[in-house]
Amino acid sequence: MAGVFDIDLETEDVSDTEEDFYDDSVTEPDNVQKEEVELTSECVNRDSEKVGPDFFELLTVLGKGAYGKVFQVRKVQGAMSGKIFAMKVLRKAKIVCNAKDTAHTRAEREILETVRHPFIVDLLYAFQTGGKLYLILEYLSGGELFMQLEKEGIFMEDTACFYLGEIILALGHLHSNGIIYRDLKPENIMLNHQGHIKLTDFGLCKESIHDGSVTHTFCGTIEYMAPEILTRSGHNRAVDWWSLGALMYDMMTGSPPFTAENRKKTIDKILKCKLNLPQYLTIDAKDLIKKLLKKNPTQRLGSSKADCADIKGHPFFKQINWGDLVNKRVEPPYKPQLQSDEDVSQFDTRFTRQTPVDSPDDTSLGQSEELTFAGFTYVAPSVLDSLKEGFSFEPRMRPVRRHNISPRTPNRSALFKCSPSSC
Ligand code: FS9
Repeated sequence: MAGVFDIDLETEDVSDTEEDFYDDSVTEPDNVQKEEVELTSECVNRDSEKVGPDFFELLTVLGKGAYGKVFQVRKVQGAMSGKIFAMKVLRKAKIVCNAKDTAHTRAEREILETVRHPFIVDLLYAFQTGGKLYLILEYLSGGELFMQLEKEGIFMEDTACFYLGEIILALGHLHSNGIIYRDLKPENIMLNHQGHIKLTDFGLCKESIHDGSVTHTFCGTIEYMAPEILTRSGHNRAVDWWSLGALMYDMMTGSPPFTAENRKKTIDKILKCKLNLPQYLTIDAKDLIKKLLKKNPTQRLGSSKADCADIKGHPFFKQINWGDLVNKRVEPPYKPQLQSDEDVSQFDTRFTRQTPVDSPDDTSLGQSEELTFAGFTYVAPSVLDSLKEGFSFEPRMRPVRRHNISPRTPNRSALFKCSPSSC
């Protein structure tokens, strides 16, 4: 499932580290006169271009599923002409069939507008045609963190510490906005061109599996899901800290903490199996994993009002300067090897080899379905700033694309497994 999230309306005040991150390239002189302007979608969109599918040239397919596709595109008109983006295209007719999917789609667009964070993907534009919804997102050329993890097998503790630190800051920020990510796993964590973390996919399942059976009501990987999600016994933001623990275990041992040959057995293990920690982990790593993988969410580290602050203060992160980390002043452990802005070598060739086509779909839906997506259109304030400055990226000649030659290496399998005796 791709980043299914909840907007947790009951979330209490969770303090955020918002003042920690800032764009230090912008400084304002003291004598500048300021005018207060209320930001509404009307005034935000007023002076901007009316962007549509024609503004984007399709370059490559990055992902595909039952609801739509994700393309790498180049903007070919107006502001930021020549710049590369990711374009998510969703079929309205597919989405409106299911009330939950409709809610998730609307929420993704709203979350991406609300949330600005260095480690969360940026939304630049949102628009729609009769049959489709479009999100224009920053292009993340580093690909999935999963790819890097597959390549390395396991991460050194310093490497894991860096990635986990950036993820904690992103999750803490979501929580402080009342949002639970709910589906943290290596496939949903992307890297930008510098190798920094970006959480993406706040929307639908990549596949649509709605057969109603208990084990298949969750689509995609379940290995990182908290017990209380799997039992549907009510959950809160502590589910994200469980997933962080499962991810940490995976990064350091080569597989998630509870795995089995099928989904039912995996769920059984997540619910009942005792955690088995390999000896080679440091005391601090073992202690943090144990505290994050508490089956009872009220006992889990991060479940208190302090949220991520409790995790940030754990000795495992003692060498992290959180201010430097949030301001991207810490060098990422791996810098993606990229030839150009449009390099797709970090993506799966199963997708990138496909011919990119966005089939025309101007199906007109019924009036009530049409209303479902009213107010979807959006232009980011950063785009308007660039318009004011007359900013434009010159289109470049497109170099010959290099495809990723090697498939994912299977060297992470069963490096360390939960022994039957511990269950
Ligand atoms: N830059 C590069 N890659 C991004 N990806 C994140 C999403 C990935 C994906 O395949 N998503 C996906 C979505 C659907 C849906 F139906 F919802 F449209 C179906 C199938 C797959 C692809 C890689 C990315 N995201 C933001 N910037 C990015």
